[in-house]
Amino acid sequence: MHEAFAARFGAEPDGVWSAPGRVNLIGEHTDYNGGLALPFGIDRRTRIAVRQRDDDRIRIATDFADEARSAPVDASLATAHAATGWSRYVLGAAHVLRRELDVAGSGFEALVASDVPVGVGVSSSAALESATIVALDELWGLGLDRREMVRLGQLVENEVVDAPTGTLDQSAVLLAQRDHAVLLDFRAGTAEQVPLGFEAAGLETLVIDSLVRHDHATGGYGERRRECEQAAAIAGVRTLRELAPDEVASWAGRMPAHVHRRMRHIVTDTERARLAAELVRQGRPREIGPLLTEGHASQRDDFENSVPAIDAAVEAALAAGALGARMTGGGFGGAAIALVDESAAARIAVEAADAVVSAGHARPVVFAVRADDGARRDA
Ligand code: GAF
Repeated sequence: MHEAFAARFGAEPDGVWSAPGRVNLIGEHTDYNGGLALPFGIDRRTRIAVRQRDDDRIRIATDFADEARSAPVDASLATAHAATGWSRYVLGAAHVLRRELDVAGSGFEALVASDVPVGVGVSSSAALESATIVALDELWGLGLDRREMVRLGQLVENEVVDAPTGTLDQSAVLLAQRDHAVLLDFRAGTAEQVPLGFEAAGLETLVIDSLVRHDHATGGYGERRRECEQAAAIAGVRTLRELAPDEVASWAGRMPAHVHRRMRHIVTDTERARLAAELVRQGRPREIGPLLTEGHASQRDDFENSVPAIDAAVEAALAAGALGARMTGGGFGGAAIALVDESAAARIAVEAADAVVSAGHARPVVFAVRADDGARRDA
């Protein structure tokens, strides 16, 4: 990226930082409910080359669009909020760091490049805001720890992008380790690295992008979050994490049926994340397949955040021989993941895509991902 940066800004960058996208194996919408999730960082990354400036300007360019954006480093929340595209996340991260940490922070110029697909549900936004935060942490000498970075990244989503999200994505992207998933406990605030062992077991993870795009700022995400809060309030618990799986049935009929279904999804998906992590820890990663597939049924029927094209992708992957499949991420569009035997991956990818087309949907884009390291300095 050094050459592209020099061509754009006329000087070498001070460094290049990157952050991965993520897939979540299991545990969906559990983050803002104090539950568990088991994501990993993927080998698709967003890179940001940055050079500090002597003045107070921020200039942002990407290697895939011609226009560059410019703003003062002390730009207000409203300015960051009004920005569009990739610059919104970079300006947003700079704004949140300066405000929350009360630091001056010099101007800078930044070039962004990425192979994390956008709108697919693999956290392209968390990758960009996290790459920006690790870069500015170093250049501005902030000494932040990863947990603090997670909180600041979430603020960018909540305040700048207006997406009322939890901390799953930032935690995954900032804490990921190659060949590991990370078991996140959002009540305890802990993160445990779990060696995946996929390669040794001959397993591969496919991402099946439905091409149905989602937007958590305007879509059903906020509504689901409110329904979970409603369920917790009626049950008299601080978060749905306080409920054990065998308590859920007793709440049927004591709250609106759809609110009870949301509760059931959250409680059972936390249990599935716990069981999946346990199997992986025991060196039995193949056996998580059925948990993934159950997790999808729970999203489709109880959380009602799936879409027909993703249901079709999950069914098609299973019919083609996947060990398990489910929608990953916040839903209302995005992608499914399928756990497959590496030797069958290419065949399953084609057969599943064909079957989705036969079911009347757009041909999905299918790609394999490996568990990769979290946000870091690359050069
Ligand atoms: C999105 C959100 F950003 C996360 O916080 C999480 O809630 C996820 O949807 C669902 O598990 O990615």
